[in-house]
Amino acid sequence: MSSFQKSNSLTDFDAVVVGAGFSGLYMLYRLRETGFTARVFEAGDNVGGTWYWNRYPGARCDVESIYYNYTFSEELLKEWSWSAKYAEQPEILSYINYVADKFDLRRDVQFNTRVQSAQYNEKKNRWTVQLNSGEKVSAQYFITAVGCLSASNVPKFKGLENFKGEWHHTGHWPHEGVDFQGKRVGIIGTGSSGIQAIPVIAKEAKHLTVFQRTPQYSSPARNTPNDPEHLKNIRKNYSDIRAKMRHSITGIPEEPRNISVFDDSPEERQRVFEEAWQKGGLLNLTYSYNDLSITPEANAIVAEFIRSKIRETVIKPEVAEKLLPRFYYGTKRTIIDTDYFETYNRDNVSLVDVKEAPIQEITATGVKTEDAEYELDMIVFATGFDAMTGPLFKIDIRGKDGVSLKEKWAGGSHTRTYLGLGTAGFPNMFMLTGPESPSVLSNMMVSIEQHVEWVSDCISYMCDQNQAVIEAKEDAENTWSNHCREIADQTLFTKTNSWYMGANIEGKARGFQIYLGGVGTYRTICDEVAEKGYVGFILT
Ligand code: FAD
Ligand code: N01
Repeated sequence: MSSFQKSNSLTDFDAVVVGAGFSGLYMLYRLRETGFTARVFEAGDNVGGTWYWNRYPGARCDVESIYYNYTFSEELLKEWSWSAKYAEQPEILSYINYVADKFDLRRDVQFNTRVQSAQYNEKKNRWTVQLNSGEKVSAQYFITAVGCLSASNVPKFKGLENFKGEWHHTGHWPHEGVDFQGKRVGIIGTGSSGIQAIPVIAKEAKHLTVFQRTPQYSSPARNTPNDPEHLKNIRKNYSDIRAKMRHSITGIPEEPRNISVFDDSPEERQRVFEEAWQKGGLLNLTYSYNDLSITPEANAIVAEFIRSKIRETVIKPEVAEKLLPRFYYGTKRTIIDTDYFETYNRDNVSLVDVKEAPIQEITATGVKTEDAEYELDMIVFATGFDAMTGPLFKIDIRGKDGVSLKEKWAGGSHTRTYLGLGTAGFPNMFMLTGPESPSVLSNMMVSIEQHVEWVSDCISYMCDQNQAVIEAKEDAENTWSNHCREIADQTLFTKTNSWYMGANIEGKARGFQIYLGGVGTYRTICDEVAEKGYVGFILT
């Protein structure tokens, strides 16, 4: 290629990539295509990331599968057919494996290997990466593809070690599956994972007790098998669809209707919401009006519509009452389900409100709350993740002068990045779907491809320009971080205690860490930065 010094020893690479999910694998592909040596380290024993770990019953994507896939290869787009509107976890995992085979990616991935630390050596301009195997490798570029939702959170319940039954976290599900037949199962958590798992487990278990702390909004997914004709049309028009995805708000080729909820009469609103409810899917309700996530009064109207649906669906009024969410709709991850509220009409399902009577401890035989004891054979923790900074902080990442990322970001309360891609003091480190990028508030496939392509173009540019070091400027990152917060503060997102705010982890600093300006706007900003010679970064 150019004058760039290539690394070719077995332990020295141009780039080390952490994680072999969708982002790490595509990063590897692009680095190879552009002529760089790379090694991927993955804690699991195979590819897939999220879809490798989250094998709980009912797990599936909630972005339509035709949009939740790689778009970089025309050949791949032609070869793969999704069976349903929302693909289930096994099918998504098969897809990732298919991609890994097709592009022969596994030969550069070291599995069963956790990256423990990464330290930047200023004199050598190399990152030294320490692995849990005891090995050390070095690389000019350190690229994290660790995922935003890969650090499972099992809350520190007193007495869990005494529990005599089986317990599992949804994000760390046994590969051999779990047998619920004849068992009294308890599930803690009613977020996206809990709401997907509950209807499926209820069909198998002898009895299912749901421990709910915060009732959630959820609307029907209305999943259906994909019609081959529909897929044919999609394939024919994919370049237009891809362009729309890339320039949209969320990475899904749909836009909100440009109308306020107050521009319609109550009857018309009801009709619009009802149509969206019947249609199902992730954005139909949210996109019904343009002010639902901005003004409390608008939000209250859609929230009440969903509460009315819950009252309508759940037969026992006292159970329905406990299931009614009261926070701003859409400020926790929007959820779509298959028969979630209907499941509470089953005789073998009971609901326990643990906000009213919190869990005191896990005993040898079950869960003890402040007012009762529940005998269980199995506990499922659908308790989420230490999101965004969690997987990054699990690695001891140290930049210039030995400063750790955790120290720099004050444990997460003071996250500072430039474009969510880099951070000052950490030269030649890139974060894929890092904090302060659109990441988890987008169709992540679009965000992943955009980041990977931006990073590989940047590395190629550096190589062509004979530049060895790239580092975010402090003023550029301050401007970016403030901009992210300003946008978030104009919405209702920051008014709710959610994992987006770090509120789900005991002792975690609070702060909203996602860029909300939309993936299209974000792409334009990143492209302009690159076109102007990576303005806001120092290149030497
Ligand atoms: P991940 O898939 O999380 O992969 C990261 C990998 O890095 C993991 O395999 C992990 O083992 C590895 N790793 C982390 N730290 C280390 C370390 N120190 N050393 C070695 N390896 C390490 N997004 C959507 O857009 N649409 C959806 O419908 C959707 N559904 C989801 C459903 C579930 C159940 C979950 C949990 C998330 C979902 N997401 C969804 C978000 C999903 O995480 C992303 O879409 C995407 O799969 C992320 O890919 P990734 O490669 O960036 O990260
Ligand atoms: O995790 P969550 P998740 N005692 O944090 C409860 C993606 N995803 O795994 O709300 C009692 O949302 C907690 O209660 P509360 C998606 O981005 C996508 O479900 O904090 N309860 C909550 O009910 C999603 O947002 C899909 O009061 C406790 C639940 O556990 C993200 O992953 C599917 C508790 C955790 O919900 C995380 O979803 C699955 C305690 N000590 C996941 N601690 C798709 O379909 C926590 N809880 C796309």
